[in-house]
Amino acid sequence: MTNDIRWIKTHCARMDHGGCSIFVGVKNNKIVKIKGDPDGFLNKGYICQKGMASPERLVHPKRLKHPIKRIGKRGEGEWEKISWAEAIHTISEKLNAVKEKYGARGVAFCQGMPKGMEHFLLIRLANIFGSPNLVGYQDVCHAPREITGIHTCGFYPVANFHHKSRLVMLWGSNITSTNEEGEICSLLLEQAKGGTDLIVVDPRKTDLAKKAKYWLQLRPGTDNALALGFLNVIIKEGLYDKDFVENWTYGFDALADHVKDYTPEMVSAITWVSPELIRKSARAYAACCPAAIQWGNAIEHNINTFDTARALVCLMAVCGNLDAPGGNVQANDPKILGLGKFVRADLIPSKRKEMIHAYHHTIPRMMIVPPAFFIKAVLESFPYPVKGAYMQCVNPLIGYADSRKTYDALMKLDFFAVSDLFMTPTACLADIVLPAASHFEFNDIGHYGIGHGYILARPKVVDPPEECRPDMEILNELGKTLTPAKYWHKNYEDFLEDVLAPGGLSYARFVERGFLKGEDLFYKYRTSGFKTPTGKVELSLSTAEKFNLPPLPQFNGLPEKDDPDFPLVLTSSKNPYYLHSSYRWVDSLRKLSPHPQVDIHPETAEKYGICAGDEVVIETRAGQIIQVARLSGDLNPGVVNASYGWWFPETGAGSQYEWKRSNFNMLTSSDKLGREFGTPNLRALCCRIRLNTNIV
Ligand SMILES: Nc1nc2c(c(=O)[nH]1)N[C@H]1C(S)=C(S)[C@@H](COP(=O)(O)OP(=O)(O)OC[C@H]3O[C@@H](n4cnc5c(=O)[nH]c(N)nc54)[C@H](O)[C@@H]3O)O[C@H]1N2
Ligand SMILES: Nc1nc2c(c(=O)[nH]1)N[C@H]1C(S)=C(S)[C@@H](COP(=O)(O)OP(=O)(O)OC[C@H]3O[C@@H](n4cnc5c(=O)[nH]c(N)nc54)[C@H](O)[C@@H]3O)O[C@H]1N2
Ligand code: SF4
Ligand SMILES: [Mo]
Repeated sequence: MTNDIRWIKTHCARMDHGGCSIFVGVKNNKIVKIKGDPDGFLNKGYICQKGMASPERLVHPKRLKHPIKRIGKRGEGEWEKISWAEAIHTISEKLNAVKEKYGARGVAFCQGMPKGMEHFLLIRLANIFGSPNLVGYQDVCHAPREITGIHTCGFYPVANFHHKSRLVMLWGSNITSTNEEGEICSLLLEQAKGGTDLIVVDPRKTDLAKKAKYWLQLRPGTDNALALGFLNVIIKEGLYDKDFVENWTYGFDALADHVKDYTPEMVSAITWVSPELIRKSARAYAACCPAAIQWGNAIEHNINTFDTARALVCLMAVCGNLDAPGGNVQANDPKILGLGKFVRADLIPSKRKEMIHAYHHTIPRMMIVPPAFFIKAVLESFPYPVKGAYMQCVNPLIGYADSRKTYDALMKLDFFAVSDLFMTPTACLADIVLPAASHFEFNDIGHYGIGHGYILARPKVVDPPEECRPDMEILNELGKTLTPAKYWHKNYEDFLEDVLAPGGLSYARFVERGFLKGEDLFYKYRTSGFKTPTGKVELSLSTAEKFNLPPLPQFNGLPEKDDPDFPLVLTSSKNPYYLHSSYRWVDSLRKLSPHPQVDIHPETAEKYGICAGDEVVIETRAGQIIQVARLSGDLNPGVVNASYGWWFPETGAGSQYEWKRSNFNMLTSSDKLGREFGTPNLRALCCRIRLNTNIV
């Protein structure tokens, strides 16, 4: 009977970065229905298939429900149920033992894609414990965009979908599948319907590419050359915003001189995009002010990410789109507690000098340890030994580049604990595994600290099953045992009150309001300048010498040199039905995407004797995996697009869920990293393919 259903308004989360406002129908502590909220400020009623399937996560029979400890050898899959008290006590004891012998920095705190407030509580725990080593994916996920922005113009320039743009350029970003950072595609699609032009820079003909005025099908990994080509056209043809350039930029003449060589013809030879299309697109971007660049993960998935992001910020700047409504803006936070205070950055003043990557001379302001440097520290004790780890919301064996090395490092750690919803290839190697509560099962705040100027209420809808606990609660309890109790609350939910207190709002009132957004303020530089050493947008970096950075955005060649033995270019994209390595065990999603697929052009497939549905061996210099062929005429014949994030929960712990078989990161290596952020090449890899003839 529908009148038994209680409807609760919350926001979707943990199926991507989250953001859609939804109504959740609950009956007897069980979610029975979900629908989009037509008034949702980011989604206007939209909800995707992942969102619809999200309650299934909570009721899977194999969900972790009790803390367990390993009793056999690492990875053997022998476990014993333990109490929460024993779990917390053991983790504290083991991490403190590492601290005594190697110092607090010998313990790493590893976070996956930030899912909610748990990320910030983990940083707080690390800071209070005294370890500078919070390991995360920021090297391949937003730090290049954010930190390059800060060095160039003093802020993280995000596309402003809340005001009309005349043109939006999607550069290596596919938000109809990914809705990244809450940029829910509904707002963009509404603009497109209302006449906003789209330009899409993507090797695949995505849904948005089909709607675009211009689709630039570039060779993967050549984005920096393409962006320099845009700058060449815009500067040479005098299409830039002269007033802005004159008053608000530093180093324009040097940039103009530098990009002279990057003619559309020269850039075309590198990027495979025709000179005519480069010219037309650059002219359109310059002519349509305000225009936003929605930039995505693809520009961060190779070693040249700093130069690419630099070139794109320069493009935004010279066309007058920085901090303009409908352009790329510095979002203002609402009145909430600042990040530094929440994480107690004051307790660890030596962090910048002591964190692992400081010894690899990464760019200033990079505060999260790149996984490749963490793995190196475990395997080679450089710059110092790392022997223990606490991991939450993360599956390194699938998500980190260079899975073989990651495996060796996990096997080598003296001790590590994992908090997850489900047993994973990583968790099955741990010493202790904790059963986390998931979204809908606790009160949380979304989008804190990600730079888009709003936070979202995610109130609890149902109770967690059996012994599952929210990460925030686990960390609050662990904090009280592992570190001085005075830094922790009696009840973890008080941390939510702390975030809201500066605005005089309680969590209960926040839930009623649904979200908090900062004021819309644009062109802030006109009164206070840009927050860079020169007070201007630094097209040429005034800090280049001091920080040992190239002053101007460069193109120094392909991420990987052409290799005749591996003649195809391999890239990948996110699966619309899964979040990274998560949820292959959610049946309704698995039906929509049952196996890892590799997209191959029909001509290329024919050349290698491959038909649709065949198992294909994909090989790079780092390793080989198997995926299933899907033929696509929309790809360049020289490019192969494989799936990432795959493991097979149905195969069981005995085989460690076959984590090697189809896992994209078996093909990546951490030998060559971008200097600024420690970014590995996750895309633009040289590969070869063949039919799998070893089918059993
Ligand atoms: N080759 C390649 N590698 C990549 C990428 C790529 O495109 N290509 N993308 C990179 C990017 S951008 C990112 S952000 C990373 C993401 O990589 P990860 O963050 O490691 O991947 P996820 O699948 O998001 O999450 C890992 C685990 O979190 C668990 N989980 C979900 N919710 C909760 C919760 O509330 N609490 C706890 N304790 N656990 C939870 C899931 O069950 C899952 O096992 O991968 C990166 N790696
Ligand atoms: N469904 C789903 N949604 C997600 C996630 C997920 O795993 N699944 N992950 C979340 C996370 S943590 C993140 S960071 C965001 C990422 O969100 P996006 O940035 O949209 O991520 P991707 O799909 O990895 O890459 C975007 C596009 O880049 C294209 N591409 C591949 N190689 C290149 C290249 O060399 N150059 C250019 N210009 N384009 C290229 C791909 O074809 C793809 O269409 O998504 C978030 N949302
Ligand atoms: S787009 Fe993201 S936030 Fe919206 S329903 Fe889908 S998974 Fe949830
Ligand atoms: Mo990400």
